[in-house]
Amino acid sequence: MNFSEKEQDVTWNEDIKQEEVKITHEAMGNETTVVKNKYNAKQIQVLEGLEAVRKRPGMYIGDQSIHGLHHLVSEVVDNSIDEALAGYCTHIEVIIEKDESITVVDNGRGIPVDMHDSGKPAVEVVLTVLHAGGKFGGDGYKVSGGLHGVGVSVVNALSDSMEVEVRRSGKIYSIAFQRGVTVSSLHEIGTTTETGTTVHFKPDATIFTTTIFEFDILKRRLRELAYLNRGIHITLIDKRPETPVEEVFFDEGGISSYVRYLNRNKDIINEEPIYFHGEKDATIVEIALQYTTSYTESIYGYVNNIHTEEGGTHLAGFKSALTRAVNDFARRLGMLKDNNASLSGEDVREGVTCVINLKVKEPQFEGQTKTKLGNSEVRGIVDSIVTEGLDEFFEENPAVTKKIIEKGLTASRAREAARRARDLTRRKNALEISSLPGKLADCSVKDPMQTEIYLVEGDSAGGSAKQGRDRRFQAILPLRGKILNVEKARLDKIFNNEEIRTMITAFGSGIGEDFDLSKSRYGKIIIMTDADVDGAHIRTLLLTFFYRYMKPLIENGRVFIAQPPLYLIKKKNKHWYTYSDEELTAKLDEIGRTGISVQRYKGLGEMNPEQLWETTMDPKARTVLKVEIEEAEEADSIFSILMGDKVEPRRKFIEDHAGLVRNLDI
Ligand code: 0RA
Repeated sequence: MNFSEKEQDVTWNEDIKQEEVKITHEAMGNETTVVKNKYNAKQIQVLEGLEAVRKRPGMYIGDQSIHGLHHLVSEVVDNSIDEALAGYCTHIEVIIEKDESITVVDNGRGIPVDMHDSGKPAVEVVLTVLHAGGKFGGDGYKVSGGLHGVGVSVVNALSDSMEVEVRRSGKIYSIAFQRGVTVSSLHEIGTTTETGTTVHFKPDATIFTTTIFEFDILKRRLRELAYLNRGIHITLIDKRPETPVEEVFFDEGGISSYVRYLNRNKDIINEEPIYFHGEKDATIVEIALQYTTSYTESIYGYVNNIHTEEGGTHLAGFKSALTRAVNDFARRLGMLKDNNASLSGEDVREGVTCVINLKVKEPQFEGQTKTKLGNSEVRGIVDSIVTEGLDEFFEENPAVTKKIIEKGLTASRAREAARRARDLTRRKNALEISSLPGKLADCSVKDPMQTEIYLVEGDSAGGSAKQGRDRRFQAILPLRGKILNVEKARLDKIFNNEEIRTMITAFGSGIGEDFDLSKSRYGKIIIMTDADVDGAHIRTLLLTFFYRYMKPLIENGRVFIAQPPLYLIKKKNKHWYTYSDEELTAKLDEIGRTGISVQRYKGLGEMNPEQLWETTMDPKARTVLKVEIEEAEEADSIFSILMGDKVEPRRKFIEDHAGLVRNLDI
């Protein structure tokens, strides 16, 4: 499963405040809005130059972890993509070198080398002055610019060493830096008939928590860029293995191919993705969508190659146009009668996969992670382009159109049934004295930031957990039997599932569109299942449910997986627990193999309440894994593979991941 599971390091009581601080780089005359943790505006000095970048790397590249590290590569590649969008570059090559340095080669115009007013060559200014890149643009506006839009000078500042080679006007030039400081000024090193730029850099190990590159992270990003910028050839080469690994990303289909790729494991309704594009007031819009038989909507928005995870005006424009267009045609075709209520937005989006790709001249990014598009004019632009595109498609493709409307009508009927089921649960709650489920053993503390709920497999382990817990802040909810596979069910069925209803009531935070994290009664949700095939299955079912219907729980790091021990070792009056086979061997090597007994736990039920507390529930002693989503697209596809209708991708996934998912029974 593609969750990155990390040892938890969250202190709920520590209230980390985020606030927006505007820093003005006065000398440059431009303004950057950043999100800063814990500091307030007064404490931030206005720093200029690359020293500022080294002092506060997080402000420029997000963070100093593995994400920030890979962001460096994106930042350099974005500049090459800009050259491609301006019409001058067709090939980009990214090389992970043996020593964990990176080389990015492009065949663009090459960074200008002529003298700048400052007496330095332009290329040196671009690489040593913050935000200088755009100043040399001339024609062809800069559209990518990366999530933090900071330019290559930031990469230079955060690199131990950087060498840049420029091929331009028949000559090859070279310049070198260390930690952003020029150590070898621009000089000619040869002649060439080609043009382009090569940037070679080695990230500074004193800045980043890791300097090891992950092939898959770069691969995902480069594949995405190749789909979003049709026509560009991007090659990724990993020179670290004995035999280098190479992947080429190029697809003439652009975002239509991207949608096909996203749906590769789903059953399709319209074979050919619907595609349309348009441009207004220098905003370029292209959209591809394809309906699947699944019940989930997957809408991916991009603005200037940035994935707008928090949505924004472009998505709003798309959604309203889609809802209107589908309803219009449903009425025109007589599939909705005058006295029928219109289909809702949710109804018409059921099963849709869509990529919305925009190039916006002056994007305003808002929200917690600066991935929400704020430009209000964009809503109308997207709305009119979608309306026009869909009207034309529906007009020309009546058979597919009817299938899409049919899907919306079925979704609408299911939603109506779900509403009745939900009303029923609500009414029931109102009548009961205590609305909390009977089998929930609640905790006494009410402050959700201090509380946690254990979802425990089976009544017997549930019983031990109830006795073993610290009842002040730990609640226990035993889950009997298997959870419904929500990947294969609509809301109405989901609401009628006993185990799921119980969880919804216990958590108190609602479900789907109504989900409200602030109403959650618990700070942590901890899944505690047996370390066997059934346990793994229940865990996957629960995660599927959370991912599809309570996603903010996962996004906010509220879901954890308990780690019960596998072995109990006894020697004289001492005992040890070990959590893996490796750990068992290591312990036995340490304490010797004579006069000992080893018990292998087959399930949680074999532990008495004290043991369960000591090994798995006591916050001072336990390990719990935090469930994190690395990539929405990846998670989405894994859940459809594991839990969806298609058998073949599932069989293949299990074959490919046999070693990793040996515990998974599907
Ligand atoms: C400034 C101005 C121009 C191009 C570039 C920078 C540029 C930067 C990078 C970084 C990697 N590859 C790059 N390719 C180009 C415009 C050049 C012109 O007007 O000729």
